[in-house]
Amino acid sequence: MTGNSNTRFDVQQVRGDFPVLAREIRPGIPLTYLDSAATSQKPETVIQAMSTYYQENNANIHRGIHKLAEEATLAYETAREKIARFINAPAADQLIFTRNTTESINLVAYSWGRKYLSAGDRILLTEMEHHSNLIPWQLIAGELDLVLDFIPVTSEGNLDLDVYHDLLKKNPKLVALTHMSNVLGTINPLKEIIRNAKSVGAITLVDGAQSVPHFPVDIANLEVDFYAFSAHKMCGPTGIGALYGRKDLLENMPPFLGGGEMIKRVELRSFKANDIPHKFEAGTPAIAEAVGFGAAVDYLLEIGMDRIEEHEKLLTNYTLEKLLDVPDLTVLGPPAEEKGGVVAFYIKDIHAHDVAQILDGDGIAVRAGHHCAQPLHTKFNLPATTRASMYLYNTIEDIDRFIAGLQKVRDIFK
Ligand code: C6P
Repeated sequence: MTGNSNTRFDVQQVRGDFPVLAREIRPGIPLTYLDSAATSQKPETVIQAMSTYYQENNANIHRGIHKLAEEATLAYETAREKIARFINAPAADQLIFTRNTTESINLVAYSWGRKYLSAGDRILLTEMEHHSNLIPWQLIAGELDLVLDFIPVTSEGNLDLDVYHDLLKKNPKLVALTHMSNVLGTINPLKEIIRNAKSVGAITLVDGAQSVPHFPVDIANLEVDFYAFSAHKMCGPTGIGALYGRKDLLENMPPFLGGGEMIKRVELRSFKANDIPHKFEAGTPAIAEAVGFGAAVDYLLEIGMDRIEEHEKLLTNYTLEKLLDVPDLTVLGPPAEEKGGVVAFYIKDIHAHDVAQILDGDGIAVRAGHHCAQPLHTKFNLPATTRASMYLYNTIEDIDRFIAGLQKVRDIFK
């Protein structure tokens, strides 16, 4: 891997870092992996970091005073520091390890929401949310009798910011939205949205599941209150994610789960909660996964997030251009300049699942369905779409195979 300069990186070299990409799906049929929005593949360095941790350092953390326990604790906390730096969080103790983006958002809904929201309060979401940033708020709204409002999505796949300004006049307590849509690929103008939310005193939460893996994210610059993301979409392992939170908010929130590690002192009928971030990390955490998460961040930094962003832009532009040649195919979302490497589409009179199945026959992995954004599909009157999503290891040849696969789909159904 070359350093973090402006020159493009060597994609073939990057591909060599990911063992699974060498696989043949069927004899003579290579893997064309275009499903990284669901989960990314893992480089050897991440797999190795986790394996080495188990082989050489495995122990429980923050408890033991023996050598292995000290090493494991250091590995876990070093990973936290790396990940906090990666998103330019002001301090590592504002970075809580969770299981994934979903759990991060649930943590805010149950801990912050239960303490600070009450009947009649409004929460402002958008129509493009993944279910993970929708159901927790539906649940808490049902429990506390809250009102949910939604920023509409325009037919081009952008948020209708005029309506947003109107909805802000209703004084929502929370504005919660995705940084990048996992269906439309839309990258929302967060800086402006957050500034406006703050002007009416709303707390802001951003779902960063599709952004942190793909372009540089600067928490300090965004001035966001909560930011959630998952390791498994950014070359890291499954089973671990993170929640960044504003310090004063985290310090004043009650624990989400109770148990070991999250306490300072316990009596039979009461306890004193630990300091952040440990207050929110009850029980033995995913230690090896934290180590893998840290290694994933090292890997991405080695290549450079701006170069990854540039590479994906190139692939997205190329894909959108080539898709124009496929008859009866409609792509959802804004034009290439305004979107990330996610391309969801439908072909007239052909079901999304049939498209995905035929592509799979040629070793091309895409996702079909509502992608956990069912209300968005309902809005566009579609039961399902097929989605190709890209990452740093994809090539122009991957896209060419994908386009050829779509032509084959058309031929079969003609
Ligand atoms: N989207 C997709 O195929 P978890 O599962 O908690 O790591 O991430 C949930 C999540 C939250 N927000 C957005 C915008 C997402 O895209 C996802 C995960 C995957 O689109 C799996 S459903």
